[in-house]
Amino acid sequence: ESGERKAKVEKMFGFMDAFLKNDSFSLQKDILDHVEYTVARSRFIFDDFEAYQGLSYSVRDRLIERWHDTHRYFKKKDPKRLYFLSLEFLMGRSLSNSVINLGIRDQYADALNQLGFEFEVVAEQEGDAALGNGGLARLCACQMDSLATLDYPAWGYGLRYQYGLFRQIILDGFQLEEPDYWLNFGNPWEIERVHVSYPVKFYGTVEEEGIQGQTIKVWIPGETVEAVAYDNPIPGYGTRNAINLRLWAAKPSDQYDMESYNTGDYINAIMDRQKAETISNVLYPDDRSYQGKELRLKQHYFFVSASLQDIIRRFRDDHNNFDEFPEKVALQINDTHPSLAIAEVMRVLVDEEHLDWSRAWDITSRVFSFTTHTVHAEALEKIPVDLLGNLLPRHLQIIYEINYKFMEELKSMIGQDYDRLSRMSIVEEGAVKSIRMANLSIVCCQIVNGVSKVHLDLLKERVFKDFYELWPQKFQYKTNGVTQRRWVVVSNPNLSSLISKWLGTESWIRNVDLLAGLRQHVSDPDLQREWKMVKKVNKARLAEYIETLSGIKVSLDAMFDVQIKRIHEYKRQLLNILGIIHRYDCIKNMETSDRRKVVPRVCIIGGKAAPGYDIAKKIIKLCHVVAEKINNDADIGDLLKLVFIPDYNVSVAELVIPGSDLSQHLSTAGHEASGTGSMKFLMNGCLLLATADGAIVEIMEEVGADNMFLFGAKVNEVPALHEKGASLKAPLQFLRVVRMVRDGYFGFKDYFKSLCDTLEDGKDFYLLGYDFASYLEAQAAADRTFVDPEKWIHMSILSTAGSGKFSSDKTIEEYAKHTWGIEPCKCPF
Ligand code: 4GP
Repeated sequence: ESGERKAKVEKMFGFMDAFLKNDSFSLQKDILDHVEYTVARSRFIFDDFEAYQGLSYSVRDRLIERWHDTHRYFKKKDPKRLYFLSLEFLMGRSLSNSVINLGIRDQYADALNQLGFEFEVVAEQEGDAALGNGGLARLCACQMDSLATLDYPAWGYGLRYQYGLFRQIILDGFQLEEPDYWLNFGNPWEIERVHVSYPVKFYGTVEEEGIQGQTIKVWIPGETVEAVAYDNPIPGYGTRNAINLRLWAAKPSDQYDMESYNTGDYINAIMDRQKAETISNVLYPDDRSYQGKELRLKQHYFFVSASLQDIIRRFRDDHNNFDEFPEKVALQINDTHPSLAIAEVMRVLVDEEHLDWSRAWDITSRVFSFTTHTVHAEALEKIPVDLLGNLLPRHLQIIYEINYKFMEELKSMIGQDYDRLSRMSIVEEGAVKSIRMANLSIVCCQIVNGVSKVHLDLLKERVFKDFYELWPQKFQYKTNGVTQRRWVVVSNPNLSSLISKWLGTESWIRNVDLLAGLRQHVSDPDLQREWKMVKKVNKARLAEYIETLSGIKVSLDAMFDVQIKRIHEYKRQLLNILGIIHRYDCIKNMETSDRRKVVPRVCIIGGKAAPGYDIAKKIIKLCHVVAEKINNDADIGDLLKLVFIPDYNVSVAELVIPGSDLSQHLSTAGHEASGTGSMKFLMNGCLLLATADGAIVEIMEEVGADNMFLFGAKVNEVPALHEKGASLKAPLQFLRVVRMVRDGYFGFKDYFKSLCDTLEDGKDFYLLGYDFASYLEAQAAADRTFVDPEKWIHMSILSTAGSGKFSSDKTIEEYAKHTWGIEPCKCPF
């Protein structure tokens, strides 16, 4: 750092904590400057979108300043740093979140106002950064917010996909996928770092060379691609710290391949080089299973190699002995996607740094930790050996070597139990010989994390049973959490103010334990009245959105009942729809006098199906045909409405969650690793109707089972139910509603046949038939409670009050202490 320059700057401008000022005049001036000089529109004539751009650039300036100060401070203190490696980050929008975390939202709103714009309208101009599929990716975004807020010296690393998760278009009730070219209109939140770039190599051969009497392996790559960094500052709340999310984009390498140019085919040579960019082009939209695609594997390695070069370069700035690496670096592997990093660190240490194998392995196994986000074996990646050997020949050798040593060690511990040895091997023999990335991660990492208590049990008892028996101490869980900054303060400002008013402080935004203080006011009629009012306003906002979207007018007196998440058979949106059909059928068959007792409902479903997931797409279509029938049945009126919200994403969730009364989490017990949607609803005071699965079990412990509507088979009952198979008989109501679909009551008889087939006796793997009766009972209990508004509000307040444990701040503190071994490093103001 140039002390001289610092002194000069301070002499010129005076000593300042913050270089940029946040008074109204400065903010307006900055916005106009950016409109004029960055966006290149006239400062006298610009529209909402251009105002959004100018505003965002001015916010970004403030982020950059904090980012610089934070990183200078980290450099000075040289703490152990966490590097969070994830192929997916679902950040959503940045503007509102940033100004709130910077503590200058109101100042900006004033400044804009004086320029003739409204903050909310301008903020709506922003698109979502959707560089991820679902729960896993959104969790990373929440965790980045917590890492910054809690002042941890952390970096996120990921890929800068040009196409994020597809946009869902609904045409005649069918899902179509439209590419999300999200960078079309620029992205003011990122900073391109042309000078931070690294070559990433692929293909080629491995040769042996003798150096000082030793034989070493040398990888002679066949292709080089350049990785260029794009930095996305992540501001903490109530702190000056801003950390970095560094995303890599692929560019053609500068290293000319003279031969191809010399062939005279200049145009084709350039076209070939340009293909390099495709590596980081597209996010894979399937969160169910790993397909052995070369491009996917290239993405993984591209990201891993660039990130590690950057991390090692930073380590080397201040250290020259790799024995210190584990004291300065913690590498978190988010699911198995980045697990090639293990082989890459070994390659660097052994082949480039010439450490002997056991020293390299000791270092490597002390830096990594791994979190798995699934209970589904098919989601654990297996890379075909042929593919890996061709793309990364040296890495395959290294993985074989790791496995060989592991197998030898294992044999000495468990003897010649070949079944177990083959189950635990990193290499899977069989029709397609493959590398099991989860096994590689478990073998290497000292800590393997699950994402809820139930998830850990399932890992121990089922998914990784053999490993658990071998190394019980490795297995831990950290219950997932969500950030209250985005999910309450940003998305539900009215509730946020109300909570602060009743707690007499805004400190809960950083110290979420304080939320429990709401309990002491739960019976206060004033709080209850204000709470109800907030919900009403949020419902009105949601109702307006629904009307604009679908033309359907919904009554604010109805219960807003919501299920929003990726469409999966195990998440059982189908159970919800069958329940709605049942409700409809009952109302139709009721005496008019009884109809008065029916609690009016607006059922809202939203979510994307993976493009190749046929059954999930049929569920979406079923939802539409059922909605068509119900919503157009004048006889039913406001008693029941069904709305499918298209293109569910983070911003839609921010609108829908605060306006919900009831939210549904219906996974068949033992299938949801954690679930984080439920936590967002809980914080917003929505009541949960749920199975005792994933983190719901812990939510029950916090808010009490009598403040929720629980149903369905328990995790430990499910295996026995599966064994019973065809002998399990579904109740009559269930058979009736399935028959209605099968017989074409809603049309599309042939199309829904395969969907109905999944519900036949013996085939109903997700136990919809078995759980149906108890599901209806839970729904009936929700109805009974809803007609007692005081009770409902009471439960709602207790839900928010009990949600503190499910803040990502808690999760991150656990990880910091028990997995990563990092300490806060707070940049002084
Ligand atoms: C999800 C899990 O399905 C969900 O239960 C969990 O809450 C979330 O990760 C975060 O841990 N998994 C995925 C995935 O999104 O792609 O495997």
